Amino acid sequence: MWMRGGTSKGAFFLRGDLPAEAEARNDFLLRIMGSPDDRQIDGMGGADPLTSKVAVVSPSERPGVDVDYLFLQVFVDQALVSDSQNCGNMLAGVGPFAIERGLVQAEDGETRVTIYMENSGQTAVVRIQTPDGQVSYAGDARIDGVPGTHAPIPIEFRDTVGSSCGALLPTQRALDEIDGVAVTLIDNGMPCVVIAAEDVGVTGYEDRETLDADTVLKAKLESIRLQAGPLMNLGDVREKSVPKMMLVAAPREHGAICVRSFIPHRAHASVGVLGAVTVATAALLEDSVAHRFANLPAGSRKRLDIEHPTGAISCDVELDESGAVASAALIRTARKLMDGEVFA
Ligand code: NQM
Repeated sequence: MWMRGGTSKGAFFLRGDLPAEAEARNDFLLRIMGSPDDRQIDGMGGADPLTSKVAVVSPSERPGVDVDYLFLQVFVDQALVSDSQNCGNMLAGVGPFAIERGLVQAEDGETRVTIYMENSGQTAVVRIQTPDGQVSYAGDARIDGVPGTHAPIPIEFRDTVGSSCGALLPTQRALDEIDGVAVTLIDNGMPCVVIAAEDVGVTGYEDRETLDADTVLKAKLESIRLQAGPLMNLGDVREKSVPKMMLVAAPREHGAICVRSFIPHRAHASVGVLGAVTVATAALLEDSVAHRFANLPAGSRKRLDIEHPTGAISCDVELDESGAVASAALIRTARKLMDGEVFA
């Protein structure tokens, strides 16, 4: 099934329909997406990392969990398929897909689906609109980066701290320096390198195209990223899609903070879901690079609007007594685009 999940788009497979062995599976996925090729002309991919994504879904044997979800990033211009990151946008399609394929029985009205995210070993709970026991994609929820309105899919993340790096702050500091640039190395669901946009010669308010054309900036960021990988317990990240590079600046539209992200080699059209949760978390840490730019609401439950190139994403974060983020929730939408047979 081809679906849009949040601001991403890609293929949703039942695990049993794919080759079991990873190399054969990856080979198949590269062929159906048409990679490696800048235009992905011989495949289904949209010549953009955000539309070259795959979700592999299977019934779960874990107590209290409905389905397991493995996210795979199919690189556009390289013959690489990476399981090194999660994707909170594709996650929005997992609940509807699981119901449509009969892995989860729909309730009349709304159906909760508990999803184990295999990439990071964490759980998310989504709520899907199912009037008369059928998935409904229609509704009045709007997310920036997607035209029109659709049925809301609230997503609640639990235990995202240290998803891939083993700790929120893998260096145990909120502030480090790489290549003379102040950085915050942080993982609250997505490994991110947070940098002040002004420290790498940009404003942080550029559009995607301007950032993507800036080869000097990209070279600076890649040098920092390759050094950040081992510091973040991610090892050699040359062939990985993490850490993400997050350039922050003061908010301009009454949000909490403004971000431009590289994922990691192309600029994002909006911002990743778990990337946004991680930037929101960085903004709350007093010593981080992000804190001095942030405009933070009061209280232990906070709504932080993270501004991005095509609008903003609202993250509802709940803090525990120590001030650490206990859970994060946000709204996405999804849409079924095509259900059929794809040819490798
Ligand atoms: O951070 C892009 C996206 C993502 C990932 C990326 C995502 C997340 O926008 O949870 O959703 O950072 O590669 O789909």
